[in-house]
Amino acid sequence: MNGAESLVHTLLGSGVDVCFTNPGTSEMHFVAALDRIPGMRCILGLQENIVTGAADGYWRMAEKPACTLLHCGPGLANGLANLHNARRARSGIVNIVGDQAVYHRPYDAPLTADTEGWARGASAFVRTSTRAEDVGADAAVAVQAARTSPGQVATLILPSDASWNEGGVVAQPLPVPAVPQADPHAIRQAARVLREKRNVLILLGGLGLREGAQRQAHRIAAATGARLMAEGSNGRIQRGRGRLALDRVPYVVEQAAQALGWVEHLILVNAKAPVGFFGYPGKPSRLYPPAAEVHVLTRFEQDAEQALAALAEELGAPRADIPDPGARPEPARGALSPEGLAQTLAALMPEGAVVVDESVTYGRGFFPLTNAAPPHDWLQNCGGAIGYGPCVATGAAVAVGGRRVVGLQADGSAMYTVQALWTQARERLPVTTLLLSNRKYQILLGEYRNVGANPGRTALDMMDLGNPDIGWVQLANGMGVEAAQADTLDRCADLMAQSFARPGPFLIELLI
Ligand SMILES: Cc1ncc(C[n+]2csc(CCOP(=O)(O)OP(=O)(O)O)c2C)c(N)n1
Repeated sequence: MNGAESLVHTLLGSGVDVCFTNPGTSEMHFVAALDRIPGMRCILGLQENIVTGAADGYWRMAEKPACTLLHCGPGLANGLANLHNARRARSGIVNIVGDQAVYHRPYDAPLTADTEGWARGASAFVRTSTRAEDVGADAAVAVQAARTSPGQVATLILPSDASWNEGGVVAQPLPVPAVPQADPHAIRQAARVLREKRNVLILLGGLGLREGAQRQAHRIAAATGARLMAEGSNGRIQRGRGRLALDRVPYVVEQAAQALGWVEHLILVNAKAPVGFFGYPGKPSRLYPPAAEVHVLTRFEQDAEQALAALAEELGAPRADIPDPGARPEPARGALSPEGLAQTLAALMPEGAVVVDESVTYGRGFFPLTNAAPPHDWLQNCGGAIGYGPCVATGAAVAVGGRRVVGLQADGSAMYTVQALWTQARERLPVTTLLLSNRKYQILLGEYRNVGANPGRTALDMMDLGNPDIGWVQLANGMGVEAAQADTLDRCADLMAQSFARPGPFLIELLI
């Protein structure tokens, strides 16, 4: 058995059976091993950021890691932006990078690079396996690291001779470390704050946004009058009927400061005390009042549902039903608008849909208008590196096998990783992309104002995607994805309904 074969056997034995890949020469023995060993679903991405973003989306919905297979330092570098987003979403990924053979490295051949160095910035675990004998054991440790709560990027670098040399040893799966429970002192402290103080906000993030945790948080809020909110960007929120109608911290600093201005006590549940995306001249970095006291109920890796349940018990909070969000809306009609699109989405999305939100400026108000939709998952970009949407949608669709994925996708961001459409077509994934075609970098117009600059003609030109217009229908068609344009909500609703009723991907270019 060679090293590559021991790697594939170990991954499969450890429950990793999906590989998103863009391979090269140094990965050929891994690829060859896949031919001989059944059980690994291999999915080709045509640029490494597709691969890493898909692995992120897969984790968020499958709750177990996929592996990647990337080619040398430069292949890893191409995938770093979405690895960064995955790290911020606290997604677990077994990130495998083939590299130069150990004995060839001193010759400094063209693709030789500081692969470990590049990996480190986006990974919680980095290891290079230099001997075939070690590859299996190292792979088992990498899977364990990826699955360690709340989920981590674990990069395993594999020189090609460690892959092709004989002597591979399959490693037994290592136990997944238990999710740590909250500190009882933290629970008592939060209970004291909730009993004695006013103007308390409980900020939910990470696993605190799953249905079970929401139910416990609602008990606490109903019993104490504390308010609940989600972080500004969240890896996965369970939403819709039967789940809480949560607001999230607004992106715009002034709006956030207003939304949080009343807070005197902030209790964090798998969340970070909110800060602005950027520093702006004369504006605060923290979005909550400087005098507010911050209390940590659970850190990112701790069990939010257990902690909230224990807190509810400590408070003697009775069970409380999740409020009914009202009737499901009808599809909206007439001219395209953000409100109309959100309403139409709420009206038509199938139960169990996965919404991958990279709507940037257009979708800022989508949350309140989609609370009465059927139960669904809503995924956001936690790392701010744009181009996450098409890739996360692809990986999420692989994870949920058959459930509809809806991409709310701004056009500028989509152009970073448009090749993901090709993977969606090749794998026949049920992804409907609502392509928000405003033909500009709209957000940057606002950011210009925020930093106190006044854009002139050259600056405005840098935010204009309309010269030339991007042909979205042709682009999608060229990669095997059916597509059509919509310039009204009526047409959008028709196309949405059609695409939801059929298997496979579809792109609707909304001329907003
Ligand atoms: C990797 C990366 N490169 C560049 C940026 C800077 N950036 C933020 S938003 C944006 C434009 C977004 O345009 P679009 O996706 O069309 O959304 P809109 O602003 O029009 O709503 C850019 C270039 C970024 N956040 N991440």
